[in-house]
Amino acid sequence: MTNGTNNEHSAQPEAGFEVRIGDGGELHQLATGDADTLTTQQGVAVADDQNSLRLGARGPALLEDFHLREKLFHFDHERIPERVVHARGYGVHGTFTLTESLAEFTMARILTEVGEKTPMFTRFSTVAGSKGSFDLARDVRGFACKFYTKQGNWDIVANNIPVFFIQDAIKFPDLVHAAKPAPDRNFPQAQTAHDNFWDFISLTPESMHMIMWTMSDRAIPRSFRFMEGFGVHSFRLINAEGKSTFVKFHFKPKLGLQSVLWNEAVKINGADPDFHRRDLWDAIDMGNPPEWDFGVQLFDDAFAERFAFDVLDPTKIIPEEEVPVKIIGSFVLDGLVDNFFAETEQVAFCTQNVVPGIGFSNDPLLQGRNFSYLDTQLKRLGSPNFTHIPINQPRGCPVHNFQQDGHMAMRNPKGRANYEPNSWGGPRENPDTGYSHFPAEEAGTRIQRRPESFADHYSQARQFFVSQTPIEQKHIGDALVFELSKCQRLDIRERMVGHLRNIDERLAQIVATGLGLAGLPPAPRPAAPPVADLPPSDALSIVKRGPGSFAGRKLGILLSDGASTAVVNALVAAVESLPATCEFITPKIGGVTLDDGTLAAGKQKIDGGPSVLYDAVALVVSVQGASLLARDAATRDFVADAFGHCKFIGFSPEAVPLLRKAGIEEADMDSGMMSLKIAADGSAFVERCGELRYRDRELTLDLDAAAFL
Ligand code: HDD
Repeated sequence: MTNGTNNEHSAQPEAGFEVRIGDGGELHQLATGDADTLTTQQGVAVADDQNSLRLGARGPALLEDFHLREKLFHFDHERIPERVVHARGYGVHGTFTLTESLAEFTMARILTEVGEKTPMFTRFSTVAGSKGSFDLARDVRGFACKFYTKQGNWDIVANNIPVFFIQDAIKFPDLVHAAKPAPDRNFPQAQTAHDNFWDFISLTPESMHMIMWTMSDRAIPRSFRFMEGFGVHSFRLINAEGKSTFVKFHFKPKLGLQSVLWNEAVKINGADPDFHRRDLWDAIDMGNPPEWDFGVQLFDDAFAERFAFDVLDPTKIIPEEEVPVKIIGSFVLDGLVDNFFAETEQVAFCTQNVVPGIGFSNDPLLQGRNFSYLDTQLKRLGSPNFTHIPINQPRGCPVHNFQQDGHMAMRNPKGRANYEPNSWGGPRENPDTGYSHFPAEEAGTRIQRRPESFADHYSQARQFFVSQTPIEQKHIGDALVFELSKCQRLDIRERMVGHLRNIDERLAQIVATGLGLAGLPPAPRPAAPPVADLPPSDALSIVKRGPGSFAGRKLGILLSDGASTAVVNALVAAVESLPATCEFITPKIGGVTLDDGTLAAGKQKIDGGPSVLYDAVALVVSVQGASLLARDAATRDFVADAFGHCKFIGFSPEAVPLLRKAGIEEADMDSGMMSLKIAADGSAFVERCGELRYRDRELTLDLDAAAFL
């Protein structure tokens, strides 16, 4: 047994207790007690964990029961503060691989050493909801990535939207206060459909571009696996010669982009509030880990000068058509956490975590973020030593400095010196390998003023809107009508519609009609003349970047006794070959007996597995099964919702009574309008499910004809 104080490093210990202590977090074996014996935190084996110590079986409990005391003591203190925003999140491990070197632009080794694999940790999150809220809120999604590089930790604390509501960090507390539950009544939770949010937004014109994104389908993603990530800000890459190039970071899902409909989101939250995290867990657990391409937009000062907008303005994008996204690597997220609290809850991202060769621009939002993240970790994790927590420890490099003490210090300097310079030795600064900030020339007077170049708040909002397909434009209109209809104050609704007039007069009219406004309110005078009509950018549309197939998605197969084994087997084989997944939904969880006598066990009972949980559904039933199910309300909802949500519905001829009961007309059954007869081969149906699900229904929709009422 090694003695923990003599720093003798044991070989790999047998099964037992391993604790990381010492300066480099080396593994020291402190005890080899058997892993099956329950102990106290002090390592004392517990004889009885069922009964506290009492005087006689019915007497008073005794204070000397240190096990009782310790267990309740720890339980009483096991909660830490949730994040002040992005409280609800889900983290997984992964690996980044560089495929094209950026050595011309940066000395950051993670971006120059082709083939190098860098471990990483990503936490997806919503913004407004508390830790226990639901996944499918209409909200921005956090996409924070920590890269454990050989030169230290690099964090890209990204979102699934490339712009932000505000231009200056000083407004962040106001934005968050307005979005979260009102201070007097503490509701509504995890939503922006309320007066405070829209009051703040309608008084903050700079947020209009972001509002187009959050009212679009981007804010109700089908899955973390089908959404993009954006670093938002302009950062700097600095090469070995000290030359700086601006950069924006992009994560592009290999599965393509997909969202849900708002009506689906509402129902999914009821059926499974953990929909997104379960989807990610299952995908990785089943061996289908999601992957993203890692891209950069690179541009120089000359471009920044001629670009119609300010590259320091976080409410503006640089359209991909102006500066293409160059794919230089990819990452796969394939590692489930061992413990949610230890890893996902305790991970600490900071935008100021950069490595040599990566630097900051003067984006005022980034500058404020660089202060806030470190600050908030102290509050959340209770100590300046949060980097000693394994999930936050650098992995690819040593850590040596004279920072000492503080709560829960696990890594402390050894020897006599705890200062530098000193005569005793120890780590020294290294101008050659150390981080040097880009020596940008800056000048100016100390003022509090927004730059003129930030003043156009409508042109890119309009560009986003006109870049959407008609169905996506309709969804934006629907979302605005839904959200503003939840505002009690008429002046807030009118003020917001006034802004919409500066974005798109048709949209404003549609929303005014949807709200029942008597007329169109006046449009506020823009702070700057809008830039001439910006061209649509296909990169901004989800539908134009949809998945190319059904891969990565889920088919719900509703079964009854006597269902065709051949059709079921064909569907399962077709789905698994993509790969995608399928679940059997049965009247009883015990399952059904198929026509060849085999048992098909249910994954979901019908009312527990509504069709909103699936990307497409198949109804494989017998004549008798169909007539039984046709009487079941949950089954009728299953079919009606799938049709109403424009999902492909595969059905065997015996299922026609179910379709009729759900209100689907004969014409729809044969027109291929989402409903398709399942041939025994199954693969033709599954292949069609990979097509855009609005294809037959609403893509040709004329926005003006859209009936919101
Ligand atoms: Fe932030 C968390 C992303 C603006 C201050 N932010 C947080 C997380 C993400 C983002 C993904 C969750 C990190 C995690 O999973 O632990 N935030 C953004 C993006 C922004 C942004 C993309 C705009 C471009 N944030 C922003 C501003 C401020 C903050 C302007 C403050 C000035 N953000 C925080 C924070 C949080 C945070 C309060 C709360 C929890 C945390 O940091 O660790 O410091």
